[in-house]
Amino acid sequence: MCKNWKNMLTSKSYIIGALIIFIIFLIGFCMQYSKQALLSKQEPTVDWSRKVAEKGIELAHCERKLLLNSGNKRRMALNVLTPWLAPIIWDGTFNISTLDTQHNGTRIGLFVFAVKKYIRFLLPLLESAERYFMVGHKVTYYVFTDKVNEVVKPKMAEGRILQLHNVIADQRWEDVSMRRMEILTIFTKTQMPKEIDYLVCTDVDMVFNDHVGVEILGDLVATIHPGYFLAELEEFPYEHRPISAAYIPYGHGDFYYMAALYGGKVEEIYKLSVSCHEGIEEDKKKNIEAAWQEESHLNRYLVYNKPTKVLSPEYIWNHDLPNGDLIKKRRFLAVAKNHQEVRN
Ligand code: UD2
Repeated sequence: MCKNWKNMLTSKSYIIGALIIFIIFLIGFCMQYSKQALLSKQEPTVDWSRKVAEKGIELAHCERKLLLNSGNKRRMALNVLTPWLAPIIWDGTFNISTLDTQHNGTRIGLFVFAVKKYIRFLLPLLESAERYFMVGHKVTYYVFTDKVNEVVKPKMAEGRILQLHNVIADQRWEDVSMRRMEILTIFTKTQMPKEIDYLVCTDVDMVFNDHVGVEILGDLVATIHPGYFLAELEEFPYEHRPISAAYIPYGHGDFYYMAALYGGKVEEIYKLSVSCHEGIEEDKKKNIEAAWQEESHLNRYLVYNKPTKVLSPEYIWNHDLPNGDLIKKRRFLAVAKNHQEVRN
């Protein structure tokens, strides 16, 4: 008993000893933890404006992603890559200062027709281009008109050139519009390869409304039509009559592209214009015209010669169109016009 009591005492002091060691360890651990917590609070200050900007970009993509996941609509245009992995350019998908550095010295052409009454749209287009189009880069405006003497030259920055070329004034507006392909086949073969690296082709009844820079340059670049960017393939107004050279069978195609803005390396635009011009001529021989003139031929070409870069509807927008809430930047805007009046 006595021995047991003694043993008990010894084991009790062991327990107390162990408890004291444990408490000391616990206090040490807590002190260390709180020190670390304090230290982590003293990390360098976070650049919140950058974080907010990044979050904004994420949100823009999230909105599009949510739409992509909702319902069973195609809505492929909302992505940032095509199925053949060409980038679709949306705000926030490029770093303009890096691209500007890469394109230091790049020569860019802007090709536009301003025939008959459409001359009125030329000055606003060129003035807006001086504000927003390829700012800081070498630009040559190739203007084709039947009214060279009526052209008013805008105030232009250094390194920017205005070239005026005479062109025949076709009677029908459709022929004026299609004539552009023929003129492209000539200029992209002879003159332009010596003067520029990339060519951008636009309609004249448009104005630049926000930055449009070197992010749009690529081997072959096309713009998604803002009226069809959420549409199903079957809804695209492709030329579906097999008799036309612009024929696209049902079930074929990716996007409906707009002829008001496309571009690429000069040699690529040469190939494109030759193919479209030949198609237009073939149709003429059959006494037919594609549903949307050269835009139909352009779409056919791009179905079978995929663009290496696709521009989102930020790059062609029209104030009247639905789903504008998805378009954060409206970089290139269609000017409202009275079709009847300007075409007569
Ligand atoms: C659509 C396309 C356009 C073209 C056309 C063909 C848009 C914004 N654009 O335009 O790219 O495919 O359909 O059907 O939807 N032009 C003149 N003088 C004329 C007529 C035309 O200079 O008398 C030029 C001018 O550069 C004009 C372009 O041809 O911007 C296209 O003609 P449009 O703008 O009248 O054709 P539109 O609005 O139907």
